[in-house]
Amino acid sequence: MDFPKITRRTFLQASAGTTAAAALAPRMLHAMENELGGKDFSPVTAAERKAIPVNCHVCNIQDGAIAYVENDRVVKLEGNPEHVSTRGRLCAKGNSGMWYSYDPDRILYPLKRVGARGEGKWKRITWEEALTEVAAKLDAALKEDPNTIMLKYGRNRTGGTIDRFMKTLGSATVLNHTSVCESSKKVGQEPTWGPDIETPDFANAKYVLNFGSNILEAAYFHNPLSQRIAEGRVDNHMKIVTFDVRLSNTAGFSDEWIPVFPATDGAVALAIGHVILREDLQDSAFIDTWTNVTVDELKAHYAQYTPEWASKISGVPVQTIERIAREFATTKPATLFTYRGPAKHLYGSYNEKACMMLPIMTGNVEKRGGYCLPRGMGWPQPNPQPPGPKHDSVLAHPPEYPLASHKVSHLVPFWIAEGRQKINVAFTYQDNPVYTNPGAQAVWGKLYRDEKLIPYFISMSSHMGEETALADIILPDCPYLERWEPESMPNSLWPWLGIRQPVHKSLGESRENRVLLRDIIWKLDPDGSRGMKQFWAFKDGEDYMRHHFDNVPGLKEAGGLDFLKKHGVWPIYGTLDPKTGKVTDKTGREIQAEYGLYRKELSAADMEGAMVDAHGLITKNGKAIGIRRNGRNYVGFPTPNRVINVRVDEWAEYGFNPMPTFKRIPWHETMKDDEMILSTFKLNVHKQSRTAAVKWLAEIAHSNPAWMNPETAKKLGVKTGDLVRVESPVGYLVTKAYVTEGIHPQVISIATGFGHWEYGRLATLKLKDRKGDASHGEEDPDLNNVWWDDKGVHPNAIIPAVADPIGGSQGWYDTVVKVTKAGPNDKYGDIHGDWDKHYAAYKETMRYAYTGDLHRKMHPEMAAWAGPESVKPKASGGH
Ligand SMILES: Nc1nc2c(c(=O)[nH]1)N[C@H]1C(S)=C(S)[C@@H](COP(=O)(O)OP(=O)(O)OC[C@H]3O[C@@H](n4cnc5c(=O)[nH]c(N)nc54)[C@H](O)[C@@H]3O)O[C@H]1N2
Ligand SMILES: Nc1nc2c(c(=O)[nH]1)N[C@H]1C(S)=C(S)[C@@H](COP(=O)(O)OP(=O)(O)OC[C@H]3O[C@@H](n4cnc5c(=O)[nH]c(N)nc54)[C@H](O)[C@@H]3O)O[C@H]1N2
Ligand code: SF4
Ligand SMILES: [Mo]
Repeated sequence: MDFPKITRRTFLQASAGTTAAAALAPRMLHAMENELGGKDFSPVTAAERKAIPVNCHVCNIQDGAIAYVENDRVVKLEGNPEHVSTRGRLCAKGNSGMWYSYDPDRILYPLKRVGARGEGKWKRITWEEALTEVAAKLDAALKEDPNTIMLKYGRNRTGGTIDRFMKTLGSATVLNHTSVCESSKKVGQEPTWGPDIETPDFANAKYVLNFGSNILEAAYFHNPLSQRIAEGRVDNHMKIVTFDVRLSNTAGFSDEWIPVFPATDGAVALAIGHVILREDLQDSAFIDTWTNVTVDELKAHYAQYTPEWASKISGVPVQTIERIAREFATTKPATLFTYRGPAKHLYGSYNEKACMMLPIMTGNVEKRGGYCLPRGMGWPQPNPQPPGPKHDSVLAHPPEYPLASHKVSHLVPFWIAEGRQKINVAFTYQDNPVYTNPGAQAVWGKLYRDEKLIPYFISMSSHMGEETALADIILPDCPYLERWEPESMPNSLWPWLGIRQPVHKSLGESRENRVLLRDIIWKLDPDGSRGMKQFWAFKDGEDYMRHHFDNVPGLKEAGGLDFLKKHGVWPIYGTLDPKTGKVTDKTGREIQAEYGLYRKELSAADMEGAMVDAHGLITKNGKAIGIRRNGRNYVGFPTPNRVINVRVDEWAEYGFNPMPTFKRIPWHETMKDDEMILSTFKLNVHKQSRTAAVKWLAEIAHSNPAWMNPETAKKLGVKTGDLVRVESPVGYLVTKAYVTEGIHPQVISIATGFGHWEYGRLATLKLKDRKGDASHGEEDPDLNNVWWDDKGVHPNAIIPAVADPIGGSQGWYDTVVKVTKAGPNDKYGDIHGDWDKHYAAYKETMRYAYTGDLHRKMHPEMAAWAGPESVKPKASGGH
């Protein structure tokens, strides 16, 4: 792929902002369908196309979409103009979503492996045969121990069905993908203010600090937030400062790009806080009223984090830190956004916490243009509900990581290999760790190939991803345009409920997941005597949705599920004005969000029978319901003590610093001159492992040369297009160089999403490899038109497992590598990853867990810490 050439650009400044902003101005984006209020017509017959609203699921932002259908075929996808967050627009990936349905290599029938695991030989079987076999395996496993049944999911938007399935079986061995995603961001935030994410009010902000989020290309809420950030930039003359190791399109769109040294955002954020407090620019009333520390305590604590200290670590000049601190504290309203840049490191939770302190200490929380709490909506689960499992699972809640409330699933292969827990049956659902996790093929690939460790492996996938290729049996799920799912995402300042509904008949014999899981349970408990069937008493996906939506107050009166089937989203806040791109009320004025959620006052009825303690905490029937401040009763923040916990006492229980702090990555401190940090990033038109087979997107971007700075390239004697060898402690790869000033000189960065060895013919570029077993979709003549022969090189095999001892996150951006010009025996695409070396890296990272020997070394300030009496696993969530 060709990246745009950057001509003259000084290293510390980015000036592309103004033009980029103009190109993005929402008022210039007119979709014809929006002008017509969501209608569309066939250009051939002029007949109106069927317009069916859904929520997009190409990525996890769940934008509101409309599928335009002719003769049961989706001909176009556009944004739903009634959707308050999406406002009638989808990104390129969302526009291409029908290629999940029409991928010619999609799996359409249940398949059983013949031949060795991973050999690629399959036999088509009937659903009856498939369900009978799966039920028999589950039955045997249940007799031994329900926890020997493992289910690992990636993107799970079933709205509770997967949990219901595992609870019905009585197994706690449920794993997710959150530790390779953003878990340390979540764990950095949750104990501090309650939720696991913020909603920045970009449209109304005057100043934005962006730490490591690629809002315009990836990031959570990428489509809704890019619209708002363009509005703030153009209409509100907001200033944006982006910290990133590389010049992402978001950094290019910003007023300033600060190329920070990897993993040091926390130090910069602490130093910005130091200047704010030193110069008395903080919001003292907010700190004293709404947090669990005083201004004096904060000042005393921050005194150590000088700009000089942070500058040495991060490479950001002292004057820059001081100037940004003053600008941020004195420009109101201001907001901050982070995503995976600061979080995906050994001490990612500390980084996130240090960043979120800036809007807190300046009182920008829950204000118009500020840093707001997320707004979401829930739905009830069908009754009766299965009880939870009897015993916890050591794989789901490892005792070494008691604070990692979103699990540490990327370490599980090592734990299974060590015999921590026996597995009889493993399910995979929308998850591809064999490609997406550290070690990739060399770690999860090795585990899933091992029939002793994983005796029976079931994939519930629609596509032949790298993990599904290793399965014993495939139960084909429906892609998102063929299934029912409840939805809600806090992706703008207005809460909403939405659905996915089938927009065309499902192809082949694929079955949507909730029906597929029901059928497994019905097979296991045909007459209900095992007590399982009662939890799965629904006719089909639509019937299941009625249980969720027909009794939600407000929605019920509007028509419940029938309203959602027609509109795709509820509530509808106003009408999209296609000229401005904004949602307006009946008078034509833009709708306004509600702010100050924590300041909502409790009613007299709420206070009846309530008690108030010495700290002002208001409890009723043993539950905290609010906080009394200055004689008034507020709901406060959704934390147990209803205020913002700048000091997180629970962290101290395990020997971590409860106050905002920073820890350097020890192996970064000892880097040699010829070593660099390997970083990765996401590209705007691709989504993780799952879009490489989407032909429109693959044509736009199909390979991923390694970004490196001209200074670095010169030292190595390398120019764009030359082969380089990138060697880490666990393996090496050979790829092409892309030389650009838009990257920190000590960083080499490789995009993810390329270099597949499975996922069908287009992703692997094995175009003639059609398996003639009639188990796939209809042939696509465009496969004869593929003009590129470079599929890219996937970096994950050479990235070792790292786990944040607090948040459990994989340290994707921490790997020290040696980069050299490729030698005569190196070939493009060579990849070597080694289990033994990955295993050694896993052992090393566990030494940082609170139970490990390096933990105390990293926390000398906690010298007096005696350690908890016993290891206490905590409850967990997922996403
Ligand atoms: N197009 C597209 N959109 C997506 C996705 C996708 O695959 N493709 N995936 C979705 C998902 S699941 C997620 S979790 C989000 C992720 O959204 P983001 O977190 O916004 O995206 P990433 O590319 O993971 O990382 C963001 C940036 O962090 C930078 N970075 C790396 N190390 C550091 C560091 O130490 N400090 C700083 N400041 N920056 C650093 C990278 O160069 C990158 O530009 O995106 C979602 N949206
Ligand atoms: N180096 C590096 N690696 C990364 C990241 C990084 O920044 N750097 N980012 C990470 C992030 S943020 C995340 S969230 C993870 C994501 O990691 P995963 O959740 O493992 O990956 P996905 O690519 O989202 O999809 C997984 C699988 O879902 C299946 N699938 C696709 N559509 C459907 C469907 O409709 N139904 C069913 N049942 N299955 C389907 C496909 O087989 C696909 O392979 O990757 C991580 N990997
Ligand atoms: S950002 Fe794009 S792919 Fe993701 S939900 Fe929105 S439209 Fe779909
Ligand atoms: Mo993610």
